[in-house]
Amino acid sequence: MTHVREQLTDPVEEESSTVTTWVRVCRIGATAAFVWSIVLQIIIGAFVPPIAVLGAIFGLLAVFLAGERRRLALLTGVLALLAILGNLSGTIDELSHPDSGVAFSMTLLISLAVLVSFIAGLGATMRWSSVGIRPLLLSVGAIMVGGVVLAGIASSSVSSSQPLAGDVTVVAELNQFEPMEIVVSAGETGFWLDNRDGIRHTLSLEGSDQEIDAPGYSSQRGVFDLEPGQYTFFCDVPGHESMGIDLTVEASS
Ligand SMILES: [Cu+2]
Repeated sequence: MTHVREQLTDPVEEESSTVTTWVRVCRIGATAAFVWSIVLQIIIGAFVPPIAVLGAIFGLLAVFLAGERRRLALLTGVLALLAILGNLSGTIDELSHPDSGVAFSMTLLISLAVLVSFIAGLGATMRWSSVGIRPLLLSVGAIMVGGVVLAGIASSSVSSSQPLAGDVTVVAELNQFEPMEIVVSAGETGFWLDNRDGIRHTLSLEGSDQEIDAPGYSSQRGVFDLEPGQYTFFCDVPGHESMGIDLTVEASS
């Protein structure tokens, strides 16, 4: 009799422990995403609303999973998905520029943590076998290490340039340009973009393809050929729409 009962209960217990394992992996991923979102903002040195919102959602997800509030966890998971889709352009931009080493590595870590929590969430929902967990964590770990190494190599190969006499200096710090108004004479003018943030910034001239691209913690020089008129400099990194400079180009006498 006992033998039959064991045969009946075993698969059920096995299935519920598989679900528990997936839920645990999901919770670890969500917690990691929450922690990295805070670390990333500390590194950037600024409160970045989209990253903060994403971090808060994953923090909540981790709390709901720990408290076994499945419905709330599911709801938070959907919110997280929406937040990620909303952030996608910024994430892809950051991931396509490994030369901003720290920002790239942090973005990669957050993305992988998010990915793990989603796959694990799916695993728990679809009751996948827990056999897949080890290869999942191993491949994520490998991508993480590979990405950080790549970022280290790419960022160490970035060389900063020095300003030349007569260059206009523009400082990018805490996602702001300084100064916010510049007046120059028409013709070729050298600009020196001093990026003091860990993330990439560009000095892009509106209505033209002239720009200076400065990876995190680097300074880059560029020459702009300017006709008289009113222009705007902006930063073309997604989410940096608040960065702007009014440029007045006067006719040279
Ligand atoms: Cu920027």
